Amino acid sequence: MFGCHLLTGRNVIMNKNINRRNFLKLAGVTAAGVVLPGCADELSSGFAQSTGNPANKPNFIIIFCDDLGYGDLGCFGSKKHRTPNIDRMAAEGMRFTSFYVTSGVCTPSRSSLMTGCYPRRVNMHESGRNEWVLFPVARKGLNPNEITIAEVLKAQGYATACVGKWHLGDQPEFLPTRQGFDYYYGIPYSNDMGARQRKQNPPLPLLRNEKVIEAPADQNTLTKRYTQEVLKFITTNKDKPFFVYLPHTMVHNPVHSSDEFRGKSANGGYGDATEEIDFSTCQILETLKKLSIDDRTLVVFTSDNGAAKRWGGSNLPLSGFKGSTMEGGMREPAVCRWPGKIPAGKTCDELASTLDLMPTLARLAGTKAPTDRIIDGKNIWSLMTGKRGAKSPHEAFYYYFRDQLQAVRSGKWKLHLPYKITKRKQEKAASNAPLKLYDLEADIGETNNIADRHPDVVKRLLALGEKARDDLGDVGREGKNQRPAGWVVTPKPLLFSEKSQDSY
Ligand SMILES: [Ca+2]
Repeated sequence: MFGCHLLTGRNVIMNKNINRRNFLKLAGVTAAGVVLPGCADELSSGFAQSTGNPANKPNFIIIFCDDLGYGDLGCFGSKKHRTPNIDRMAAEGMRFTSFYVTSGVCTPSRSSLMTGCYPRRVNMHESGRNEWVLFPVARKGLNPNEITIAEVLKAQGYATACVGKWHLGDQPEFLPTRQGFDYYYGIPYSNDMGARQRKQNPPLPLLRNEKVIEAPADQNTLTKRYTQEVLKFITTNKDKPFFVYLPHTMVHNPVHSSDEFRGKSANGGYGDATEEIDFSTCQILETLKKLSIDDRTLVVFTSDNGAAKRWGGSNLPLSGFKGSTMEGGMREPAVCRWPGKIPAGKTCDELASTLDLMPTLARLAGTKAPTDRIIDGKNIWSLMTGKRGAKSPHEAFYYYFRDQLQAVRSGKWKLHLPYKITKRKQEKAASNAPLKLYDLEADIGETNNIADRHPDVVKRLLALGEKARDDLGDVGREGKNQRPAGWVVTPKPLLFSEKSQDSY
């Protein structure tokens, strides 16, 4: 049975296969802090080792929301949003409940997904003007010398497309088309960076490849148009291996949705946009089935950082919001689906990250992540396949806020390092942060500081933090193994002109 159904009114139309009660129960268990140990059930071992024939390589789709919170999906406990299709995707695949991005904001987070490296490694932790993220007409961008996930896969014969918000540089040198993507359609930075919000900026540009085809972009139809672009790309490339990166513009504020969704959710514009993304996900999954490539396509659904404090999103049961190094800023809802390879209806609580996608996809494509430089991500295929006893490959995970190392996680322990907060652009002055230790298995909301009871753990995590400082740096301190960002001398605005009419 194919087809995606629009949700009407406020009645949830559930797919017959979904047992929502079970989902909420599962989400509730996690919310209460009871952690499912490791990843149960070994249903699939290893992956189909590529034979070198591109036709045998699996396809990859990464759906990457903008600012969608940990608690914003039905399968992660949302009672407000109707996301039956992503819930079904989770029922047919695996939820990752300790899945991290490397920053609480867009640009640094995206640099890690693309390169498998911490933002400080590739110097994308701040803009060139002492801001959190890149703004329009930026001199800085992701260094073209970095090897992106798209470049790794392209070298293996993949057709590659980026459809959505890029935010790793708006100059031609840094656009997706110069970073391994055969095709690009989307906006180059955030949807609140156009002339409507900041009059010194150019109208929000919509690009096809390197040409501005619309400005300001009509945001109401972006999710719908992104989806159409993806469906077209998948259909055109169904006989090749393909990689689709779909960084949605939503649900970043200002939220927009198409006529079919506007005003339909129980949570205002934010809920409408979330439900449209759910519908988009349905259309993508149904297209894979229709083309009979469902069982050779890995689909990953997650978000670039936590929900913001305003605008209606939820990170519950986590504390903190977008921009912070609390779990709510950097732990994301994540679902992986590949019928026949990834066991259905399972949950993995082992620590994993967007850092790991490049090494994992590289292995599945029959190659490896680059070996001529440090890559922070690891292959997490054993977690995805639910290999019995599989453990996180990360001894430690580092929470950076801009250039500052603020926390370290190892196993169930998270140490908030003591640090001095310096007032910088876009920040409020705050008192200095004390050392705090949380047991995330017992205390997912980071409420009970138990540093006094575990001096040995504190000592071990402090030492791990020092290792990161040495390697990646900290405030006022360079790391030994950082690499430069890309720079241009004279950045130019991306403008629409009659000559750039969309002739695609
Ligand atoms: Ca974001």
